[in-house]
Amino acid sequence: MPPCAFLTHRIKLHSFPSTMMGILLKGLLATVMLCRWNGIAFTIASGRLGGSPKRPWGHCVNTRASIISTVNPEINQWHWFHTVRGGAFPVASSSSPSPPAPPGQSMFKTLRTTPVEGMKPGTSGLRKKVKVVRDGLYLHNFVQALFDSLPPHEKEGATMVVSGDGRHYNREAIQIIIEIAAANGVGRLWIGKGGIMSTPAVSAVIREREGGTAMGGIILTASHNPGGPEEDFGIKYNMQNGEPALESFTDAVYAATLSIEEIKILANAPKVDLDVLGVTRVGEMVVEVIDPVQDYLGVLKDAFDFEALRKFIARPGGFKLVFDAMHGVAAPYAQVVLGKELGCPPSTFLHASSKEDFGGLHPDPNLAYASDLVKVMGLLPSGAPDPSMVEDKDVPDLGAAADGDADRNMILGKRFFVTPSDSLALIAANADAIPFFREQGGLRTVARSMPTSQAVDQVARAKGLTCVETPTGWKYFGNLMDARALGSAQDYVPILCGEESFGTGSNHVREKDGMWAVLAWLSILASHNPNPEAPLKPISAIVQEHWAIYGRNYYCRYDYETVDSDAANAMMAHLREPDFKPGPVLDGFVLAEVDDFSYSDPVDGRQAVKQGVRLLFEDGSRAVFRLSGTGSSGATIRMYLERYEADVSKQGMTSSEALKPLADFAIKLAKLEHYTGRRAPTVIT
Ligand code: VG1
Ligand code: CO
Repeated sequence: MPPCAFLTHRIKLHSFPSTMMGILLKGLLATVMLCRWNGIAFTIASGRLGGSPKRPWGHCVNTRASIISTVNPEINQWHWFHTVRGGAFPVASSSSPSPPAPPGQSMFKTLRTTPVEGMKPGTSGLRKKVKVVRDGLYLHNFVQALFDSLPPHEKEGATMVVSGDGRHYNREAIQIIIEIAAANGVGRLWIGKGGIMSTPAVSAVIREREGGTAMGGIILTASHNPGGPEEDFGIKYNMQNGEPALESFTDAVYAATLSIEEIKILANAPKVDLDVLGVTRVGEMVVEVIDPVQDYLGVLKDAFDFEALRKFIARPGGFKLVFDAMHGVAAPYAQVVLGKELGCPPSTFLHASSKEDFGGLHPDPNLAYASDLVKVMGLLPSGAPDPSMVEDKDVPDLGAAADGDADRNMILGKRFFVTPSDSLALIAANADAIPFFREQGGLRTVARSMPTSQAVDQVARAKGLTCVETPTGWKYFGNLMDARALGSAQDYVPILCGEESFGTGSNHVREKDGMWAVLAWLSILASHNPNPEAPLKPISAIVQEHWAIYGRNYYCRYDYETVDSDAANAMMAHLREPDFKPGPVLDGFVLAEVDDFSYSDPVDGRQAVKQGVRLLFEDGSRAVFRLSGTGSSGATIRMYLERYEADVSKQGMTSSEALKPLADFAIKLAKLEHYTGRRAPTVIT
């Protein structure tokens, strides 16, 4: 097995019992299905596996690329290839402009290209301004590098998913990817109708559709970053278990972008109508435009009791939900899941149409950017109740918002903000309200990213759950979810995972999942309100009861956006070599330890270092500094603050009151103003 197969491979747990067996059986199954479904003969193209000294993953480059680059060095050569599935080979070539293809043969051309700097994927894929991505061969380079880094069995004749969050340039990018995929021998593409699919839905389609046939998926999203011609575009890859690609793979893609010389692209490809469900043949590849919701809905229906939720929503005692899709890809999912399936009325939906520019919104579901919802829920941007709102009865009982690609969620009660860290802890404490956990014998593990508050740790301690602290980014949870299949003696599932950045989910898919969180909270509300006639016990009461049992972890995050990169790096360097020492320090704080978080994966031992500088105080308070890996320009400094309060009489402050002294002190220690010139954060969440 070539090393890159190892890098990208994860098995779908429900499909096959062991990794090696999984590869063989899946490859065979996919092959047989494709042949049957096309009714055509199957021929395997001859291949050569050999390394290239320039590109560490050169042995993953398929045969055709090798032949073409040596035989046809000129620009824009055209090639014909026989119509065989599972691979193709050039039978003739000539210089551009393109001649017509001989009958029965398709054509691809190679575009000579040069490497472009800066294509290193960050926390969750590559994110750049639309203008950058659409310039010249930028997107082509990245996509070809991605195909070059995949082992042959994960692309040639394989089924892949391609879809995005519908942001500006989504459709054009999909057409380009179709043409490159066809020329790289991909057998079939599944594309969501309209070119859209939410991030958790892509994960579900990879894992579930046709029993988990797809070998991976390209997701076109910059997630919570704004969209539009002047804003961001993004591209990421998910592996065959539906999980975001591991760093080892994205590093290989990055290396390939630095040595790329040519792009293979289908000539004269038909334009696929993304708005009509159905099948289009593109060269030898088949493009199926599919319903983007159906497979994902099936996964949710397995995880939750839809009948009980429907009844709860219609309870005679009253209940009102507002869901803010922020004009992102969550819109069609909310309409189907909450509207059609659970019976929520049209008044439930806010910003409920998908738009290429998110209607000018910054599609990040937090107190600052989901301002319309925050107002409807009777809150100020600080998260405190809005004193000007006197009538409580019109305020909805549950407010939720999703980000651009619908993997994040914000949960609000009536005049009450639930921090994502508290949301995670509450779901853990109430896990038996969710059939997915209950029916598997109860929640086994909780996992949180390092900067996420330790509220969930308190629940884990009390309930005897395994608790894992990972670096930032959902990709670190995948190994825990698939631990047994990867040979670990320890089983971590069912698992609940969360990040302070409004991300929550479980092992029902391999991405965080905004709609899952909404259904989790509906389930919690239903379990706390068994009598349908009684007035509703509100979210605020449920959370306060939780704090009384487990204590409250005051928590907030300061973001300093578009800081000069050198300045941000200098500040981090200072924190890594601080001029202050642990011990009693100013303002009543006693600094116990300063460290730079590193992680050793409990399943495969992989290491992640320099994941954030932590100032750990003697009373358990923390201040964490790290640089964002999802921006498209400049640097964003994130400062995370946390303080634990067990005393119920002191749990009623706002987070900003409770954390202000710690914030001021951490800013002083980091010399943030000195390095960046910033006196105030861009956003506090
Ligand atoms: C941010 C969040 C992180 C999240 C990532 C992707 O990363 O902090 O928790 O996993 O975004 O979320 P960073 O490196 O900017 O801090 V999404 O919904 O934008 O894909
Ligand atoms: Co997102």
